[in-house]
Amino acid sequence: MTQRISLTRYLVEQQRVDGHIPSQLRLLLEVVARACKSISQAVNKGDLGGVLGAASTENVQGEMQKKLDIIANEVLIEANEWGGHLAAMASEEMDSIYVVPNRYPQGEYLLLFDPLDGSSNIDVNVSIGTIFSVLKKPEGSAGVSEHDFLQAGSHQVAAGYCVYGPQTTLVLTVGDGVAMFTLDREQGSFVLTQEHVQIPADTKEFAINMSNMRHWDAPVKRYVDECLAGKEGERGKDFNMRWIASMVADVHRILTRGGIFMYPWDKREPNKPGKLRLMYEANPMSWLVEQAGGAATNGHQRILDIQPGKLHERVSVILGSKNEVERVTSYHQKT
Ligand code: AHM
Ligand code: MG
Repeated sequence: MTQRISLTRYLVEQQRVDGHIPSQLRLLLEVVARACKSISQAVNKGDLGGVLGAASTENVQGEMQKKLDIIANEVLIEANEWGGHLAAMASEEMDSIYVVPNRYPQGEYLLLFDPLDGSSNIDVNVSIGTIFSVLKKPEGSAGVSEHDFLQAGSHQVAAGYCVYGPQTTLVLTVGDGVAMFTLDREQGSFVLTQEHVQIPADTKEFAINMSNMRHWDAPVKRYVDECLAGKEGERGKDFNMRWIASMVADVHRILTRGGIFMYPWDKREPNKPGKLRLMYEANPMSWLVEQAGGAATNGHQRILDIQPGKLHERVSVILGSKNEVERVTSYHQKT
């Protein structure tokens, strides 16, 4: 029987053997994984646990919160605040940063997360997930402030997501490729199920919310029109479309079999660069995709190079199979 490698062992080897991560970061990732395990339990119980439905509160982005959004946020904070590895946390569900309380030791890392991505799918039993990004607090800064978080995605030291679907799968990068771990519910541990994940450079599958088509900019419309034209059109091949409306689930499919995902700027809210959030949605997903050989841009530049101006900044997202992302990006450059 081939030996099963647990997440713990994988991380210990990343730390001790390969020297990719310090022990504090290993601890942090283990704690995040533990929190994801408990969010997975809550998601699994659904109505039996009384966790479905709206919470009658709004988050900083003016979106109605679901009960599970709030539960997942609390689970991540409670799990992470006392370990001594973090200085502060930031979340889609909190207006400002959460500084580790004085009663606990302060670490050197900053953790950002979307506690439950794909909120519109919670109540309909479709895959949802947790997305996270880890930064280091800049050296020499006393205390911790929102400004410490405003680092380009290329500074991330770890990033990942956990998708709560037919299986619960944790996907992780610490800058040494992408590894996937499936939750073994009987053992209660994440087990390595795929390493060195690679996204094929070409694809015949695109993901975008087509109902927004009339609001798109010309380059995105051109790309999708060409996909829709299929064999008879410019591309000379038929395309397939998928849209789960959970970025975690769409990105998981792309990491598994390729494809392109787009949530572009559109004319509905012209002053917003996009719908998705840069620091805890686009950055971690872009790094995972790049680590798996794919690409991620906002149509004009590499997402990981964008210097954030504020914590909840939004961004236009085009990511996945390299050749397709480059094509859409080149269409933007021509206009
Ligand atoms: P959320 O973080 O509030 O769940 O919003 C993000 C989600 C993404 O997971 C998904 O790609 C997108 O919003 C779906 O948006 P839409 O419903 O407009 O298609
Ligand atoms: Mg989200």
